[in-house]
Amino acid sequence: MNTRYGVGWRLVWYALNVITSEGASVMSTNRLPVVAGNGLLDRRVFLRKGLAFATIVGASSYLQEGVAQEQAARGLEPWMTQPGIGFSPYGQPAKHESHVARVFGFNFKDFENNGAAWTPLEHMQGTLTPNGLHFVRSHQGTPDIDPAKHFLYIHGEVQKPWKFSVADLLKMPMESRQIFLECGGNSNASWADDPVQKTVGTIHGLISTAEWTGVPLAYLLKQLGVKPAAQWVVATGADAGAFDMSIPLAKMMDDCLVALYQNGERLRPENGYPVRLIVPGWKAVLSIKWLSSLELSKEPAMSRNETARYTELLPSGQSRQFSSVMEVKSVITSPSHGMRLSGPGVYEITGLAWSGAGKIKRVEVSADGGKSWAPASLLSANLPMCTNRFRIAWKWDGKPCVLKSRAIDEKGTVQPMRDDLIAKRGKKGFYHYNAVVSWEVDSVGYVSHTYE
Ligand SMILES: Nc1nc2c(c(=O)[nH]1)N[C@H]1C(S)=C(S)[C@@H](COP(=O)(O)O)O[C@H]1N2
Ligand SMILES: [Mo]
Repeated sequence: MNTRYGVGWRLVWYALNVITSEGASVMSTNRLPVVAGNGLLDRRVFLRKGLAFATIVGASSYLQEGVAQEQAARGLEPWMTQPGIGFSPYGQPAKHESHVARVFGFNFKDFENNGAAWTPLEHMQGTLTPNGLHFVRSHQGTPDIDPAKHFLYIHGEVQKPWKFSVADLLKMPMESRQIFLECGGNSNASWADDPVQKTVGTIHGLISTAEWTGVPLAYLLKQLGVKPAAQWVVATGADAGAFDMSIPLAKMMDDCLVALYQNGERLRPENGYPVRLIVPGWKAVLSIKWLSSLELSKEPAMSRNETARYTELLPSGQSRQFSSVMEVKSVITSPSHGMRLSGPGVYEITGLAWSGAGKIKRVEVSADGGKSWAPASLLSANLPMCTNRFRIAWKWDGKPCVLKSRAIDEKGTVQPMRDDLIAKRGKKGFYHYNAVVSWEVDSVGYVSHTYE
């Protein structure tokens, strides 16, 4: 596939026209039900019996002479004639997939290894992020923690201040939840006056989703007895900067986890091994990694991270503070910047939608720059505070156009247009950019970032 940046985009080509010319009883694409402007199609036609089967094939793999003849003619590949390699203690991705990698950006100079690694959203499907590709945002690098020497201290406004070893925590009752983490600074390149020409992962990849397993914080705090004066919990990590943030006690009691496992295995070092906090739906800076202390207090700590950082300067000159919930958002991951459509035909548009306020109610897609919109299909497992994947079929006629997606969450909040977000929040807020993302397709099929 001829793509820019070597993005190996797997083109989905529904070869309906080819099949039709063979006389099979299928619709031609000309008669497919169009649900919005510029060729957005009702995806259900592909799932109907008799249509779903082999219509989804690469144009090049349409077999004129039939499967058996073609297979015989090709002969045997080396791997078909000798035993493969043996077993390994910990599996690795296929060597042909080594281009699927996080992108680093060490853009802060104050501390060594203060930086981020973005998840390559353009290479991914489904909703879960493999642990090796989970985004990383660390202010002082990844500490090399010996779990036998790591403790979680819970103190302050509690009846019984307590010290938990990692072994203690591992014996406690646990919960598992699929939760996205999104850095408050995700997508912030989009505040720039001109659209940055980078891949979807490099602009929007400070979001990842994992199934986190750990001890509900409410369980721990109830055992220790919360004193009536407690209103906040100051969480601190064991990394060199003693990274700390204040979280309202009510949120901590509601749904926060002291996480030990990430997608079924123990946390990755970069993501907080051996213990991290998970604060569902709220900006990921609150999900303190390498968690070593929880201090219950009457007031927030007013730490550097919640005053000088992670606040948003508004046009009024005032700043928002404790802006916690990650607002409703979506982005088309394919086709997206750097990819190329190989020619007119039917494609699948797909992407991710999420909201820190709960579930995703609807995702709408536009193929005509926002003039008309059609609802995309969503995964039936629509979990709150978890990414949901959307998909819709689209017949591209080969003309330049702009693709957009817009999510609506269960609270009815609609993802804002860029102009509306800027009118409300200005351009200097740095954090919480959640506006509709637009990708422009040119007449030869190249996809690039646009604000149109
Ligand atoms: N101890 C500690 N916790 C931390 C950080 C950190 O630097 N140190 N970074 C925070 C920020 S800004 C984000 S966005 C998330 C990132 O989590 P991840 O690296 O597991 O994706 O961790 C948060 N927790
Ligand atoms: Mo962050």
